[in-house]
Amino acid sequence: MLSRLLRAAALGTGAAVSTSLLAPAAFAAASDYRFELASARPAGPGKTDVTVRLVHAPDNKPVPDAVIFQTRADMAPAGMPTMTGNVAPQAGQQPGTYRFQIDTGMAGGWALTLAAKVQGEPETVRATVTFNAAQ
Ligand SMILES: [Cu+2]
Repeated sequence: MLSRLLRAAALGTGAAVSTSLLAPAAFAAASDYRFELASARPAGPGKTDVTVRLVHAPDNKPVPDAVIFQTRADMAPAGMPTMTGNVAPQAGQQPGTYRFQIDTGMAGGWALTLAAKVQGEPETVRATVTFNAAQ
């Protein structure tokens, strides 16, 4: 069964298939943690400062020291999923918040997709946060 699913994942379109492959365990992790938008502020021409908060949902507590090892910003919310912007992690965040400067060369709806490792949680936490970029 596993090999059949892996083959399906290899043939399929990535994220959706591999999510179902990991469904039982990944669901527990996904429901325990969530990323939420804390702020999205203009940071000069074509740039937006985005701060997200990682929350442990059962007790609503911020989660510090997560390692965000994958980021992607694109304009999927505005119907332009192939329009991407560079994402640069920034220092100086409060515990449980994570800040990025994103090259948002176009005003409108953007999505920031994150993959993170959380201390004590074997599953990767994945989330997409949407925000609006001004120009
Ligand atoms: Cu665009």
